[in-house]
Amino acid sequence: MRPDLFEAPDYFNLDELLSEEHKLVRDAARQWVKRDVTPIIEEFAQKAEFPQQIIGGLAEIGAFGPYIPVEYGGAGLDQISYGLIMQEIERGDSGVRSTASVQSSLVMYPIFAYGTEEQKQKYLPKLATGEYMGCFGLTEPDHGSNPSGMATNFKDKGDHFLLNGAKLWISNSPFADIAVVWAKNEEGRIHGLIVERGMEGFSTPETHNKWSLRASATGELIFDNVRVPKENLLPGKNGLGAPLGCLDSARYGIAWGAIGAAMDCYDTALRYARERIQFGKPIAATQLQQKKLAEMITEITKAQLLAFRLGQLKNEGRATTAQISMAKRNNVEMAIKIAREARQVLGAMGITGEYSIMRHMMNLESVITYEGTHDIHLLITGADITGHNAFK
Ligand code: TGC
Ligand code: FAD
Repeated sequence: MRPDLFEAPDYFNLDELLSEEHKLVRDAARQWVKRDVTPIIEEFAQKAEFPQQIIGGLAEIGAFGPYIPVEYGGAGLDQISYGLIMQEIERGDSGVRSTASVQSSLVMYPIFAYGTEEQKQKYLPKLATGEYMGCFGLTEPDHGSNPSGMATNFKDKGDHFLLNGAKLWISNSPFADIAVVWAKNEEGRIHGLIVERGMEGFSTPETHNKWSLRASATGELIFDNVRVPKENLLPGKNGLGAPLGCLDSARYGIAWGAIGAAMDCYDTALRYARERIQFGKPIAATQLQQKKLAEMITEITKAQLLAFRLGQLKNEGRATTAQISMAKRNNVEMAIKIAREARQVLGAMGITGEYSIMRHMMNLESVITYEGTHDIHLLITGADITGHNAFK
């Protein structure tokens, strides 16, 4: 892969809206991605392997629990800093951002928000440093968009719970030390349980042959009569709203992350168009390529403004699920369209691993599907504005 010459576009001077802390956090993440992610990520994506060596760096830039309080090992930052970190990481690779999203919003957040003090003390500091890695099990083979139908269940056996079932498409599962697993009790109510690697009957086979998110490890969670200690139940919230609350936080991070992937594609295409000479002039001087580039920066700027305003609302505790859905849906679609256009600007070179665009494009096919598909987010907006729920 070529040297990383990335320069972040800021067409509407959004930096002026950021605090000094936001800029410090953002710049630290940006430099780390340039130094430790972009030089190796193409190779790991090609061999379909998660680069374990970046876990320490992710922890150092505050990507594990950015908004979790410092007393539990988190970075104690606000929601805009969290978003900016996700943007910078996904500028490097969506799979790396996935690992950070899962660890922060889908593992640390439910333990922080729904866990006991003992659970918080036991797990959060180790998750913040990356000593423990976690995963989040909601999706099942027969229940993707409709997790309320889940079949994974646990029975009260007096001194422990007995857990049975299977989860599919679980980011980080092949190497996770703990899994936050959503399962139904005997009354059919959904609860979160912390399942630890090594518990008898618990296995995590890896899913192979993905053309997308290749630098992220994806797998199954299989529970065959797993004895889960009662103290591993998250008592603070139950029902589908508990996992959906975690998804609000992760989807918010994706709304920012997708901007990073789009910025990288735009920046690459702009540089290439200025340098590539055809018919005696740079292709950047042709109207057709200018149309592509001008539309890209317009869409990136709109997405940046949407994410920034959502971050303000989230800081004030006022961001709604439907607003988060709109931002996730809009920004991921924006990024995937830009990746496709940017790839064309590079002609044949665009399909190679010399440049990041094709990898981003393939990654974004997962991002537009996970954390709620593009259709599901549209239906969430539809239900919110009409008052009619099209899911039922
Ligand atoms: P519905 O009847 O609407 O709601 C059930 C209960 O949940 C409450 N609720 C929420 N609570 C908190 N936060 C939210 N965002 C909430 N949304 C809903 C709701 O009030 C209700 O509460 P109660 O007390 O009345 O029971 O549920 P539904 O069954 O109709 O489903 C709604 C729907 C389709 C929107 C939801 O199921 C959904 O979002 N489906 C998509 C599934 C999804 O996003 N899965 C993601 C899996 S994790 C993942 O992909 C990780 S990828 C990570 C990475 O690598 O980055
Ligand atoms: P389905 O729900 O079967 O949907 C298939 C199609 O039908 C989609 O186009 C969908 O939009 C459409 N559809 C479904 N319902 C409706 C409806 N009511 N109206 C109109 N159209 C509809 N899950 C986890 O729990 N944890 C993870 O860490 C995780 N990581 C993932 C990593 C990767 C790389 C991928 C690809 C997925 C991951 N997922 C994870 C799973 C992800 O959340 C699901 O794939 C997603 O929620 C969609 O479920 P599904 O794939 O079963 O599709």
